[in-house]
Amino acid sequence: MKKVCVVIPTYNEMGNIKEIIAKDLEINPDINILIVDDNSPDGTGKLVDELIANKTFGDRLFVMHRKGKLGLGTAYIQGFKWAMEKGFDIFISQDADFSHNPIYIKDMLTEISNGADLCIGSRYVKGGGVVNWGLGRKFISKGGSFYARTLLLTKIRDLTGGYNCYTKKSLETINLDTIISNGYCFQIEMKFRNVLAGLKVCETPIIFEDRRVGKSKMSKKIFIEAMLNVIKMALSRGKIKSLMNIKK
Ligand SMILES: Nc1nc2c(ncn2[C@@H]2O[C@H](COP(=O)(O)OP(=O)(O)OP(=O)(O)O)[C@@H](O)[C@H]2O)c(=O)[nH]1
Ligand SMILES: [Mg+2]
Repeated sequence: MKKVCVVIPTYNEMGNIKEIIAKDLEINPDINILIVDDNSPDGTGKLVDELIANKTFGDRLFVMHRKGKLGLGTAYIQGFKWAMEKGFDIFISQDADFSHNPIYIKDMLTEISNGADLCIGSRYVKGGGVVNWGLGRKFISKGGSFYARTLLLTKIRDLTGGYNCYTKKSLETINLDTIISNGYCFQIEMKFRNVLAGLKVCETPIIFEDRRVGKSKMSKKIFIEAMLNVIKMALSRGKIKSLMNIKK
């Protein structure tokens, strides 16, 4: 059986972390979970250490501690690399704040068994959607996906979403060591690279819920940075292709 690792980056997720791990494993008992914590001041990392020491979730839970808040993109890259070294076959990116419902893992894994290299948990295909978001946030997300799709010339509906499932082949081909974006654009670049490399990308519908507890980190600066980065990416297709391990 293929070994699945769900990578969850955390920064101040004390109110969510134990519950999301429990829910993930209750619904998907065969998966493993890696928490990548950036020295959360609220003690999220310490709580995960305790859960591991007490074997609260048996041997299915792992943690990586980083010195400080180094960003979501690098957290995923380090987490994925760790999981690849440990011999996992399938890698899922998931937020800790219950926006990414664990019930969808099954659907993503089915798409991977059917031959996809990357399965996107998508808010913007039939059956998908967003609940509890204000009009402004909806506009930013959907508009952002549309903007990126147009500039990058791809058919992917949800380029900005963070709930995605990758095969080892996908992560090896796109070459994690050469990813340029951190922040909001990281998810877009990961998907764009799969498309450029000619890998099989599909989308499965998810209903995305706004974070249950904790503070949002979205800001105007992050948004503008992302818009500019998409232009940069669109102009560097050739360079990005040359950085990947594409098999001829
Ligand atoms: N390790 C690490 N995790 C982070 C960092 N920034 C955010 N996260 C985590 O990444 C996930 C997604 O971040 P969110 O803050 O939920 O981002 P978002 O969904 O775009 O925005 P909100 O839900 O509105 O806050 C959560 O699990 C965060 O705790 C970071 O710098 N380092
Ligand atoms: Mg969130």
